[in-house]
Amino acid sequence: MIEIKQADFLGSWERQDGMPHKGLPEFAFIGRSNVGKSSLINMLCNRKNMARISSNPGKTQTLNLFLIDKKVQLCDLPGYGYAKVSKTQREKFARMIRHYLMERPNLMCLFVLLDLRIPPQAIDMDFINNIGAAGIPLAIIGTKADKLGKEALNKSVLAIQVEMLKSWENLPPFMVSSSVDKTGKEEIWKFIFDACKAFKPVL
Ligand SMILES: Nc1nc2c(ncn2[C@@H]2O[C@H](COP(=O)(O)OP(=O)(O)OP(=O)(O)O)[C@@H](O)[C@H]2O)c(=O)[nH]1
Ligand SMILES: [Mg+2]
Repeated sequence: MIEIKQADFLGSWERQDGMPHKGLPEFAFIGRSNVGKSSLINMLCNRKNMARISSNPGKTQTLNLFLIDKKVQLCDLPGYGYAKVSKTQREKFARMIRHYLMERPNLMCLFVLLDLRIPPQAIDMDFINNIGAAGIPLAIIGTKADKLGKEALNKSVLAIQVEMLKSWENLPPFMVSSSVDKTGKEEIWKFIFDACKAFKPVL
């Protein structure tokens, strides 16, 4: 059993440049607004509201950094594709995220979250394909598994994989999570700690 003893909020940034990395590996969480990024970070860290969550999409608006047991950093990113934020604001988020993803020296893997209740969306597939093309390591996490029965869950996972196989020869790692019943906690931490083994400290 992997148990997290300490999780500290390090702060919020609008640009990658100023963010500390302390020579530690980092994992980031992205996906459409409201998919459950901040909730997943809280679930992984046994915290209720360390990463601020909201039922209104568009809650997370900055790059939020968390330090876990002094050895791994997690980054909560703003969601993409939220229609109600202004075009200027959306472009600002897109720039912030792109810059972070392209320049972050200690980023080990980007978790792209997909809501399992919703069929694969073009905006997610486009995003995933762009990330793949940019050579950024990624893994998919299907969220809100508690909302689906076993059969619906399998169907949903399959639908995502079928969609991805249209453009991917080998599928990236795929995990399923629920922040309500803690599905996926052990598997995601195991993935993170395994990936950390390949980390080469950055200056
Ligand atoms: N049933 C269920 N609800 C969830 C789960 N994860 C998140 N939610 C709910 O979904 C809503 C959005 O959660 P957030 O964690 O704020 O989502 P986010 O992706 O960080 O959203 P933004 O910061 O706005 O981009 C909240 O009402 C959560 O309670 C889950 O695993 N199961
Ligand atoms: Mg959020």
